[in-house]
Amino acid sequence: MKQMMQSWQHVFKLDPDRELSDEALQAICMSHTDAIMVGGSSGVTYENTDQLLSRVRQFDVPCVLEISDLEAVVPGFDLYMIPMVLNTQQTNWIIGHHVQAVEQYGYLIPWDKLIVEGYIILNPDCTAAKVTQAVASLTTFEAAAYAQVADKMLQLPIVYLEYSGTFGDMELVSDVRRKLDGPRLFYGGGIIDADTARLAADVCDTIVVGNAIYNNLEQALTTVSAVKRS
Ligand code: 1GP
Repeated sequence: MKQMMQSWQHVFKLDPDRELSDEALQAICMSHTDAIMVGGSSGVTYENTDQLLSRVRQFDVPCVLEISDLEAVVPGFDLYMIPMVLNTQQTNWIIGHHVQAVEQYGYLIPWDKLIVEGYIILNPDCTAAKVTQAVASLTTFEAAAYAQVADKMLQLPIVYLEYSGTFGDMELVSDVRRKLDGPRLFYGGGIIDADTARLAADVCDTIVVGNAIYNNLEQALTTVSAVKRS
């Protein structure tokens, strides 16, 4: 099950707290994206997550939950992505919430469906940076050091460079990738069209497209064919 993400080149991230028409959802789910990730940094509840999962389940596309709130963990997803925010100043986002989750859900946890993401938040203005109190203004050297901790010390399967809301520094992303051996490198932030999708896909393994879905769906859809290789 966990292996499925090793082939992902493109992921659409849907926010349960934002409106999306049935037509838009259908276009997203039938776009040939590799997966739908459900997640957001605020306003995510059990109800809106459950509702979005049911809607996505009408289509034949993997659907994964990126957990940001323990109250919004809904059963039935294909995989559960667990962010471990490496550059946070709050230990809760590295291990505290995770321990709480094990205490709270115990034997209900489907361990074979859990994937830990080594998150490095690089846009100080994004909600995730504020919520987690991330030290987000990192140099390339510092970001690469975090990534190597994720790889060589923690042996995490994913490093996720999160620029949510803004297009990031592709040189930094490229330098980080060169330092990684094990993890798959996810990049998210400011991908709005085919050009930005290609630029990001050139320097990472998996691109994540979020806001563009809600701002300009037509352009967002062009990001899929821009990066999918035969
Ligand atoms: C957000 O990384 C994703 O968690 C995608 O970023 O919303 O800027 O596309 P955008």
